[in-house]
Amino acid sequence: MALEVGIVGLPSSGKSTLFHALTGARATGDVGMAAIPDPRLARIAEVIRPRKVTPAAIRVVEVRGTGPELLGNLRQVDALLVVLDGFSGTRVPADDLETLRLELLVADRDQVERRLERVAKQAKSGEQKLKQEAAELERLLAHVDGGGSLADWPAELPAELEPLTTKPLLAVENGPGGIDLKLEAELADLGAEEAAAFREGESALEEVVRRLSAELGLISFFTAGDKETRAWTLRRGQNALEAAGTIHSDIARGFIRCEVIRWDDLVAAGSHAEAARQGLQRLEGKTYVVQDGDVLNVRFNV
Ligand SMILES: Nc1nc2c(ncn2[C@@H]2O[C@H](COP(=O)(O)OP(=O)(O)O)[C@@H](O)[C@H]2O)c(=O)[nH]1
Ligand SMILES: [Mg+2]
Repeated sequence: MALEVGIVGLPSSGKSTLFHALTGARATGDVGMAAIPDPRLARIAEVIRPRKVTPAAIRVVEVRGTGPELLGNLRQVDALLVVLDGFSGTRVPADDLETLRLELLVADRDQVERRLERVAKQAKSGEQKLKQEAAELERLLAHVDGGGSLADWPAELPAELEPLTTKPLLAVENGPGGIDLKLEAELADLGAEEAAAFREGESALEEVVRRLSAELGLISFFTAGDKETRAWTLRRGQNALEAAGTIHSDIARGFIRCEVIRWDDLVAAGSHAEAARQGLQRLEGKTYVVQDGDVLNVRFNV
C-alpha cells in the first residue's frame, strides 16, 4: 500500500495550493498521487531500457475543514502536513499551529467519547474484556479533559482509536519564511527543467518528501524489469519479505529468495548479467534488511 499523507490547515491557508504543488492535479478531487522525485531511477532506466518507468508515489488527501468529522478522514494516513498562512500578513503561523493541534485533539477526544459510548453499550453483555476497555476509555477521556494529550498517555492506546494527535506532523509555512506555495503550484504545471530554472533550492515536493522521509525513516528500493522499472518506498529496518509484500501480496506469499544489487553497481556494470558476473549480486532470504538504493529481484512461486 502506498504511503499516505493528509493536508490540514485553516481556511485559505493554502491547502489546495499545496495539494496542487505536490500532485500537479487540480484540487477538485481531494485525493491525488505525488510522484517521489529520485534521480537514481532515471539512471537505472538508462541501463535497463524498460518499456515503462514508474516512480514511487505518495497518496495525498486534502480535507477542507477542521471539524472532527472531516479530520476523521485522516485516521489512516501515515503523517499530517499542516499548512500555515505565512503570506497574507494577517496570521501568526505559530498561533495557527497551536489552534490546529487543538482541533486535532478535539477530534481525538470526540473519537474516544464515541468509542466509549459504543463499548459501554456492548459491555452490558457482561464480557470482561469490553468492561476493561470501557473503563480504560473513561480514564483516557478524563485525562484529555484534564488537559492531557493522547501522546502522553502512559499506557498503550486502544488500537481502534487511530488517533490523529500521535501521528508525525510536518508544519509547512506558506510564504517567504517557508515554502512559496503559490509559486510552487504554478511551477507544478511546467516541465521539471523549466521549473527548476525558476527556483533557487528544492521544489515543494522535494522538501516535503525529504522531511517526510526523515520523520518516518523511509528508504527507497528499486525493481528493474524490462517491462517496468520502478521505485518503491519502505521503512528503514524492513526486510526483503516486507519489500516483496509492498510489490504484491502474491510475491510475498510465494517468496523463495531475492537477488540484491546496489543501484550504482548495476549502473556501473551496465546489466544484471554483467553485475552477476562481477559478483556484485547477492542472494538473500526473507529476513534480509533492505538498504536504501537496493535493486531487488524477488524469486517466487505461486
Ligand atoms: N499571495 C499568495 N497567495 C496565496 C499563497 N498561497 C495561497 N494563496 C491564495 O490564497 C487563497 C487560498 O488558497 P487555497 O490553497 O485555496 O487555500 P485552502 O482554503 O487552504 O485550500 C487562494 O486565492 C490562493 O491563490 C501564497 O503563497 N501567496
Ligand atoms: Mg482548499
